[in-house]
Amino acid sequence: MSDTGARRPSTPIVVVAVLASIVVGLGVSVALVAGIARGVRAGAESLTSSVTPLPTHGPTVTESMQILTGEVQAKRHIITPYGAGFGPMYTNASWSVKAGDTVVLRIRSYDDGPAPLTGAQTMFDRVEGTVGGIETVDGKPVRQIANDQVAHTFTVVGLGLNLPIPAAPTGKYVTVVARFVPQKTGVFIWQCYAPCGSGPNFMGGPMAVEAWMEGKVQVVR
Ligand SMILES: [Cu+2]
Repeated sequence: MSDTGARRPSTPIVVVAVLASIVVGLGVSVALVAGIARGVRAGAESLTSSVTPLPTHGPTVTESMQILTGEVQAKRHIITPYGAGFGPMYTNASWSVKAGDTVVLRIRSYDDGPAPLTGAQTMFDRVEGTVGGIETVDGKPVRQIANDQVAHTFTVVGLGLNLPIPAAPTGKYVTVVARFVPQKTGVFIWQCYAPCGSGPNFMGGPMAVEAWMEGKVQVVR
């Protein structure tokens, strides 16, 4: 009886504290996603508005990336500091191209698990910033991937570039190819914006580690 009486006052405080932290957490996530969304939109707008057509395109260069699941990492004996099964990993996470070159970016993904986009993140289902506004998925040109089929994104906010990567057929891979012509020089962070990681909102684990779900694109003169 006295036990119950002693516990009772603390319960609402705990409940309030938990609720408050959830609300604050949600607020932070919404602000973060909205900021990212604005950044992508701003990037896309500045890309289209500031582009003066190049008289001739530079050479065409190819960059290849792969998204390896824990299973494929183990099969290929890829040792990581995070151990097997840490999560999906982009390889060749950072690369360098020249401004004005036509970059053919080929991303082969072995990940068959979708990480559906919801809320403000759904905008990352659209292809942005590529030649013709398209990417090809196993050779088929598309402008968008259905939210519930998106497994990852390759998003360079600073270049206004967004490529949604669909889930691969189980035991196989899917190949996404897109062309883009970087006009701005600098070092641009790319990031996956599909909630494919672990922890709160699935934005932890590999999502927060460089060379897994984020890296750098350098554009030089
Ligand atoms: Cu991802």
